Amino acid sequence: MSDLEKKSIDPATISMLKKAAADGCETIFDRAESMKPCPIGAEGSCCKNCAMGPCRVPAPKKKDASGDKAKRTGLCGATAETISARNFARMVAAGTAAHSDHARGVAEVFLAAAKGEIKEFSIKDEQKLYQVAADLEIEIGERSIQEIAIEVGRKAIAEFGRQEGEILFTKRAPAKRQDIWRKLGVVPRGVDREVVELMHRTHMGVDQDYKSILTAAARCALADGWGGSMISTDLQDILFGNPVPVLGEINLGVLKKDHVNVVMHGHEPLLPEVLVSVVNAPEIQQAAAAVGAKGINLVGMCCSANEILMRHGLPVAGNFLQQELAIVTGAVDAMVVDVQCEMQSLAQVAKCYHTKLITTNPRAKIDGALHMEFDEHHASDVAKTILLEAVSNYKNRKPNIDIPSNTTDQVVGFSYETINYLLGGVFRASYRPLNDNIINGRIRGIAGVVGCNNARVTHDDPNLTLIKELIKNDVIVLASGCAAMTCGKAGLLTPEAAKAYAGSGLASVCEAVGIPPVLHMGSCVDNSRILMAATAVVKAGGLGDDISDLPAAGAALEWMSEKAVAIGHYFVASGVYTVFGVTWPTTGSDEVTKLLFEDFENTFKGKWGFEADPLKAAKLMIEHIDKKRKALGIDKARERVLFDMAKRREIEAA
Ligand code: NFS
Repeated sequence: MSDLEKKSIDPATISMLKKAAADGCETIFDRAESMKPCPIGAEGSCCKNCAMGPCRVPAPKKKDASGDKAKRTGLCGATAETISARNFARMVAAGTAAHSDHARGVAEVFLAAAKGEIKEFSIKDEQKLYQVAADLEIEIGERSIQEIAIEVGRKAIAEFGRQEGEILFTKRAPAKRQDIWRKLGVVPRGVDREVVELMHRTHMGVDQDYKSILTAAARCALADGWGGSMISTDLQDILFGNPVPVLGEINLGVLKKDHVNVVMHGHEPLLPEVLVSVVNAPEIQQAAAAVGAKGINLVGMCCSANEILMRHGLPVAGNFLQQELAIVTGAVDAMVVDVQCEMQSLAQVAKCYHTKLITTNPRAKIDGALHMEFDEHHASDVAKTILLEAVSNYKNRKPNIDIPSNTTDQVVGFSYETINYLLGGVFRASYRPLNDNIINGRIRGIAGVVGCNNARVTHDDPNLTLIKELIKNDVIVLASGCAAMTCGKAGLLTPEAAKAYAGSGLASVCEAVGIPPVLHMGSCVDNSRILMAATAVVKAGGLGDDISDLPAAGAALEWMSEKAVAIGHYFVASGVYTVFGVTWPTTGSDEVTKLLFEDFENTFKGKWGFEADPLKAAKLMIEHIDKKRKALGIDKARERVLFDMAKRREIEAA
C-alpha cells in the first residue's frame, strides 16, 4: 500500500492530495503525520479543569507487583475514574450544545417565518406540522395553519429553557423505554438545563462519583437526541419539506470548470435553502454570464450538503476530510460556511488558490475569512450578495485548476416517514413489512452507521468496510452524516447496490421495495430520524417492546467530534449497542470503561463498545443482533433460511 493509499480509499481524495503536494499547500493529512496525538489526553487521563493542573494520571503500563493498581489522583484527589468520566461527560455536553444551539437557531427562524416575518420561508409540510403539534401537546381543532405553527415555534423554543418536567418528545419513545428512563431519573428536563448542569457537575470539586457523572451525561445526551436534534430535524422538515427519495451525485467531480462554483459547508440548512432559491434570479445569472461563466454551480459539503441533497438533490462535493481538497481543485470561487466541522485551515488553503472563504454566522468567525452575516430578515439580499461575491471572484482563478472526474450517483432522502410509505404504501403506511422480514430472517437486523471522518485512520475505509460487511450479512444499514457520504461515493446508495453487495435475503427485500441496502437518512442532527425509525419498528409489533429488544446496533468507526460522543451516548441511553472506532476516550480508567461497556447494559439496556478493526466491529454488531434474535425467539427462522440440502435431509430424516 502506498503512503497515499493509507490516507484515503477515495481516488478523488488521493488525486487532490497529490495536487496539494505539487502546489505546496499543506492539508490535514500532512499535519496528521507531523503531529501525533497526546497519549494521555487520548485515554482521558488529563484533567485541566482547574489551574492547579493540568494533572496527568495515565494508566500504568503494568500493574505493580502486588497486583494492586497504583493510586492515581490529581492534586485535589480526583481519581482517574472521576477525571476520565468528567472528560467524557464534557464531550457529551459540548456535542449536545452544538446540536441544540443549531436547533434553537432553526426554531427562532421557524417562529419568525410562522409569524410571516420572513418572506423566504413558509410551512411546506402541513402534515408534519400537525404531527409535531400533536406531539408538543398543542390543540389543533379549527385553528389555522399559522396559529398552529406559531405555537409550535413557541413551544419548541420553550423546550430549551424548560426548567422542570420532561422534554415533550421523550414521550415519543416506546413506553417501556420511558419507564427505564424515569426509574433511572434521566428523563431530561430542558435542553439548556441539562448542558449547564453537566458543566457544573464536572467543574472542580462537584460530582466525584464516576457512575453519577455518566448517568447525568446520559440525561444530557437524551436532551440532544430526543430534544435538540429532534426539534431541529422536525422543524426543518416542516419549513423545507420532509425528504423523499431523490437522485443526487457525490464527489469532487461535481465541481464544474466553466461555472462559478459555490460550496455550502457547515450544518444549518437556512442560508443554503435561500441560496438555492435565488441562484436562478436573472440578475445573478446575468452577472455570471458577464464574467464568462456558464452559470453558478451550487454544491454542498459535510452536513449542509446532506440537508440540501435530501431536499433538493443538489450535488455533494464530499465529506469532512475533503473540505480542504475542494479548494485544492482551484475551481471553488467561494466556500460559504456557517457552523461546525469547518477546519480553521480552510483560510490557509484558500490562500494557496483564489477561493473566498466566507463566514456567515455570528457564532463562527474565522481569522482571514470574509464575514458576510446571514440575517434571516434580509435572507434573499444576503444570499444574492454572497453569490455576486463568488461571481466576482471567478476572474481571479489561477491556471492550476484540476477537478477530479469522480462522481457517483446516489438515491437519498429516506426520512423515517418515507420509509413508512415505501414499505406499506400510501394507504397502508407501516413498518410492519420491515418487521415481517426481520422476523422471517430475510433481514437479519438493523444497523445505524453514522458520524465523521478522522485523519488518524484511512479516510472512508473503516466505515465502508464495516457497512459492506453488514449488508453482506443481511443487515440493513441506516446511515447519516459523513458515513452516508462514504456510501454514496462507493455506490452503495442505489437500488442496484442491493444485488451487488447485499446478502440474498436483504437483496430480495430491497429489490421488491426498490430501495438501496443502505438508506441515507440525512445529516447528523437527523440521527433523531434513526431513533424514530427504531421506535416505529418497536410499535409495529413482533420485535419486543423496547428499542433494546430490537436486533439492532449502531456504529461510528471514524468519529472525531464531541457531537459524535453525544450521539453515541444518546443511542446507548436509548437501548442501543453502539461501537466506536479510532480510539476510545476512557481507556485511562478500567472502571469507567467497564461501566460504559458492560454495566450500562443492566441499567440502560444499551452499552458502548470499541473496535477499530471494521471487520471485527461488524462481527460484534452481528453477534449482538443474533443475541437479540435469539431472545425474541426468531433465531430459528433465520437458520432455516440458511440451511443447505444436507442439513434439510438431516432434519427430514429425524
Ligand atoms: Ni456529524 Fe462529525 Fe461533521 Fe456531519 Fe461529518 S464530521 S459528528 S457527520 S459533517 S456533523
